[in-house]
Amino acid sequence: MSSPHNRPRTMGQQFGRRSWAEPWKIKMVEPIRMISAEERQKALEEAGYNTFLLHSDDVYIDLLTDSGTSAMSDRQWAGMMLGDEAYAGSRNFYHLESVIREYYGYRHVVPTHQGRGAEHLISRALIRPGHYVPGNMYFTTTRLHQELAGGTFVDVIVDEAHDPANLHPFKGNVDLAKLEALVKRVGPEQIPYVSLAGTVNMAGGQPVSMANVRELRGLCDRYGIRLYLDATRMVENAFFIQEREEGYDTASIAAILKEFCSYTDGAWMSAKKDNLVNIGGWLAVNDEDVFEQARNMVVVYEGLHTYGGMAGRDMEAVAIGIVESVQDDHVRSRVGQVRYLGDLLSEWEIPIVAPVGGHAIFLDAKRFYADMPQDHFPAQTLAAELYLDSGVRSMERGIASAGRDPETGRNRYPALELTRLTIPRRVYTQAHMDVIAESVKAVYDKRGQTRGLEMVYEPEYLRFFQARFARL
Ligand code: PLI
Repeated sequence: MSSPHNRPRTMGQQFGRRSWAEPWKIKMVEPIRMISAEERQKALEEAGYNTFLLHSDDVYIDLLTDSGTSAMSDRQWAGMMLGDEAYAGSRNFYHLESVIREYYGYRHVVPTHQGRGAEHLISRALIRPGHYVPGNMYFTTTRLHQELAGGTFVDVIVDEAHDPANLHPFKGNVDLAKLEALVKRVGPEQIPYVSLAGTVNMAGGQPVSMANVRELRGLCDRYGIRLYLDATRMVENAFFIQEREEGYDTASIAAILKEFCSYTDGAWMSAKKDNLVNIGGWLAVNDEDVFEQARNMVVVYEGLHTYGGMAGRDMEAVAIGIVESVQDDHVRSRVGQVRYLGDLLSEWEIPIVAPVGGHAIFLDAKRFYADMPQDHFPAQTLAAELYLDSGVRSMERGIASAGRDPETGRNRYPALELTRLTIPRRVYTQAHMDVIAESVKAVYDKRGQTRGLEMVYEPEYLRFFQARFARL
């Protein structure tokens, strides 16, 4: 197969082209290697056809997740040496707190070991049995913590989000009519908060518009409902607002981020994504009472309220990472690399979620394996095939991830059956993107001969992490 690497794909690229490039150069490298096809087959069987269970030494290009997989900068590594490992009152905590206040704008900060630690705290603080938690599509760990606290998650995202081919520019938006209908049905006192994510991971990294969050704030105010943000990839969301929303093309990413957050009462954060670190998270809130509760609970579940499960050096790396993450040239090259891969695949007419989102390409396994029933795990199958072809590791985001309805115990059948090629930040080059695209093409070309999978082991919680499969 000819490589698309150096071949001009449009007239614009051929003549007078102006490419973007990463705003960094490489100072240290980590060797990777591809094991043989026989070894890949053996490794996949031993992993029960679940890419989460592969050893990373058996992986060539690792697109499992963008979580904790970023390359840190020389400044962040230098910051690691400034770790103040005091049990209480570490100076790195106060640095982190001041940076979160400056860039996200919230008053109070509670550090946690990673995002789900913060999800646990906010869910326990606000949700009571019988509550409903509306949100713009579920995320696995977020919804589980809401359910474990006694809540029922209700999806109020716009319909376009469930259609992988719909080109709506803000497929992460909340459908305000759906939300208002829920408020009227169950009563505002049964809704502790609206759970808003920017971008929406499970929809393909799709953004929420500023207009939508502004209106959402108005609706929440009318009913006295709190609005909390999953800010995990909010910097990428800000990029799409800058690119697509009227009035924001000259605003900086930092300004857009801060305005967006100003419409919300607080946020939980997996610092392992936008914030460019390998571990960390935080909860930030404006309400005094929520802060009181979260600060008290964090000492039970995470660690003292000035470290929350992170080492001092980790908090320093997060603080520096936040500042780096909101630089316009960083975000542009990050999303630009994802888009480069998306353009290659689209050119070969491989079905992906469109528009391409901020952190990943989502292959549409329903269209990829058009004849395969959802019970045969098409997205899991596609992840397995990709690994067998080239050692590229991806992740299922379909029926296995959706899990079972806690009421009925039956499988949920999500409209989206996707395989995610998640791009770590500042880690891979354009040549890696070409290799990935060519492997997807090879798997696509032999899609007619591919058999699906059956689940042979299913753990109780978040089954996709540890489930095992066998070839049908
Ligand atoms: O993995 P954590 O616990 O640091 O964060 C949980 C989490 C919360 N919200 C969102 C939108 C996420 O994407 C998220 C984690 N995502 C992972 C691990 C991923 O691979 O997408």
